[in-house]
Amino acid sequence: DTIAEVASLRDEFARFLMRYKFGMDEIVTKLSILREEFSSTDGYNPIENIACRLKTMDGVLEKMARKGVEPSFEAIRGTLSDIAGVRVTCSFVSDVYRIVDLLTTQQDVTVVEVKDYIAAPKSNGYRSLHVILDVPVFLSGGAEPVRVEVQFRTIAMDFWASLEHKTYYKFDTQVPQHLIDGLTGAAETAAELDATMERLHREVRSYGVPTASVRAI
Ligand code: 0O2
Repeated sequence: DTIAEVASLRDEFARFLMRYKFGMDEIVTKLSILREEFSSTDGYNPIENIACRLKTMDGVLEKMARKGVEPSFEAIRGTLSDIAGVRVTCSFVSDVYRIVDLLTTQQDVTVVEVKDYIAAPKSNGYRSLHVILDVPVFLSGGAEPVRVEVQFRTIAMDFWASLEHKTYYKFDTQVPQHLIDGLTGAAETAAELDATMERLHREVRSYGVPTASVRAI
């Protein structure tokens, strides 16, 4: 009957989403390994934070509706690249590129697309580097590639993006123009801060003094 069908479909959806969780876990593990290795060998950690989130069934269906695509499992797989999302926050822009490189050159990682909104910011000022990749997940039936979106940004970019996101959430659609302009201006200020911090960081490192206070930088 219909109820049994709905229950079975929901279970199938849960199994479908579980693969994305596994893919996300694989990427988080890879990043955590890099982070731990850096901390123990270099005494300097280029990764400030690793966060992840999995889209819910409702979130997936809502995005498919927004894109106007009939939501079969095949269509979802082909249409959505951010069911599994990982966000990596680094202190400095140079660290973003270093970590992107270390992750994307790993043998089992296949890069599908790179969107470098640091090199080419969005018109509202949004900066981040997005990598869409496939990573194999080893299930009882064999290996399956799973798509994961990884967003890399600095602490300053993350600070900006979270306020910008909250602003749009608060106003629903119509955000007052002075707030839009203010946010775009703040994105430029954040980028200037990133550039200054990078320069200072390089200078501090150039002294190369392995005292306890400098080792943590
Ligand atoms: P959430 O809640 O973070 O998942 P898509 O919309 O993914 O089909 P598009 O436009 O090519 O396709 O994707 P894009 O712009 O490369 O990346 C989308 C994600 O990047 C967003 O996901 C945000 O997380 C982030 N992002 C992109 N632009 C902005 C921006 O202007 N401000 C902020 N704060 N975040 C941004 P979701 O699904 O919108 O949200």
